[in-house]
Amino acid sequence: MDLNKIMNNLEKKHPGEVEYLQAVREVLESIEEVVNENPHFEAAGIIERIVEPDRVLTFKVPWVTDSGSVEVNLGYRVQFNNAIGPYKGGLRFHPSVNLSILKFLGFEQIFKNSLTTLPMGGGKGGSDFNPKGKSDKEIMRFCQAFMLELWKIIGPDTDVPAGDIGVGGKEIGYLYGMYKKLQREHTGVLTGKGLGWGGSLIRPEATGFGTVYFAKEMLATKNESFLGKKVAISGFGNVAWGATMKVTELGGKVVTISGPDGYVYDPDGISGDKIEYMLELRASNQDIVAPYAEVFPEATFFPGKHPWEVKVDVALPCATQNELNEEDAKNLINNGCMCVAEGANMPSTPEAVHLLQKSGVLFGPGKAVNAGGVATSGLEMTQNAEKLAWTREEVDAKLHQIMTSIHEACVKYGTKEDGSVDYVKGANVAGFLKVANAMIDLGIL
Ligand code: NDP
Ligand code: 2IT
Repeated sequence: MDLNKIMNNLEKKHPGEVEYLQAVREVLESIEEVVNENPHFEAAGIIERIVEPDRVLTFKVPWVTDSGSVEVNLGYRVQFNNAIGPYKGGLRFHPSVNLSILKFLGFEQIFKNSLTTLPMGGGKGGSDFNPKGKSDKEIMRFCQAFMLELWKIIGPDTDVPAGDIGVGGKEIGYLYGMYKKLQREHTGVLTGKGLGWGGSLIRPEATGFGTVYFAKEMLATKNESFLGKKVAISGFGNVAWGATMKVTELGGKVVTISGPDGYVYDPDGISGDKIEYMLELRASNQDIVAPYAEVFPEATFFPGKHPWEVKVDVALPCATQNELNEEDAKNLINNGCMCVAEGANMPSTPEAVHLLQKSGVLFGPGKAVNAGGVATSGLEMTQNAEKLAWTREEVDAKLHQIMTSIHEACVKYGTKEDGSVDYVKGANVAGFLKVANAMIDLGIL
């Protein structure tokens, strides 16, 4: 495989799609060896086919504000690859959303979903709609207008969207309501649904819980555990919330959370009521984490800073892409951090990943670490198909088992000669092989 030639071609075809090109390069670099060992992949054009989405739907979303003015946002759904199951992946509502970001997320989703062991292909969608400061009614009208276009191309066996940044239970409700009205069917077409209308227990917690289950396995390779460990978490959304809960339960102390405005350091640990308060903070729709330090005076707010300057044992970036750079990685290393596990999608820059790995820090990439969210979406799909609801314990046990199996897959494909594990390579190779083999079986399509 000629990696440079493939990347040059992609850069020419998709100029300026920085995040997408970054994600593709990272995967291709780590699967290069396995592709070269399997000439039938090259003969079937697997790489050229896997890096391009099957199709992209772009649409406008006109909606009316409470004051009566008309707004127009852009909506997207990237259906990337359905070799092993229906397209599956979240919807992101954030002003930064563009095609490059959704293509990077959809591409990553192919390999992540493959790692879950469940039959799900890769997709992603969203809008540049900014939920910040919007009323409930405005969010509802936006979601309804968005679904008015999206419903035509999704379905429980075709494409199953879910949440991501800016899309939680409330938005899924409005989206699902509109789908149900248009399609006249009550099916598992979206995941992350409310418990009373087809949702699964543990889905809200799943990404954060899964992140910590995976990090626990990583630490165990060094005979370490979360007990007594100091942990830095970024973000204060869905993933950060679930991760904070589980770290605390396992005896660790979460000392930071962050928002676009900066980070909060709480030396007493973010536990109990403070975790509940994270939900309030998020629901306030104000996009800032600073009020935490006003409500809990033992905490300090550091405006405009990343939490990675705090001395911790474990770092769990759970906010957004490229939020942990080379400088941040240096800070973590100098402070003796032993493990970085990505709860968010691609939060570490390539330079940061390189430095962390070179310095012997355990580094778990998002597509393995945060796969618990989509895995539990897969479990929600199964429950919907069975028309049954499993208990909290059943879902949690399956999630735990899936995360352990993903860790095993990373160890199988990522163990180096010196015995250390390259989790980036392990996750990419394991995720890729299953999809590539399916694509071979299914013919050139
Ligand atoms: P939420 O919307 O619940 O929270 C996202 C958090 O990140 C918020 O605190 C948000 O603040 C913050 N954030 C967003 N953009 C930025 C930015 N540019 N700089 C700093 N902070 C920012 O989303 P989730 O918790 O669901 O998602 C977090 C990450 O986890 C994302 O990378 C997502 O793709 C990934 N993920 C999510 C899964 C899920 O099931 N929800 C599954 C797997 C991965 P604000 O919105 O106020 O800007
Ligand atoms: O990035 C992700 O894996 C998600 N946002 C969850 C996707 C899903 O379909 O549950």
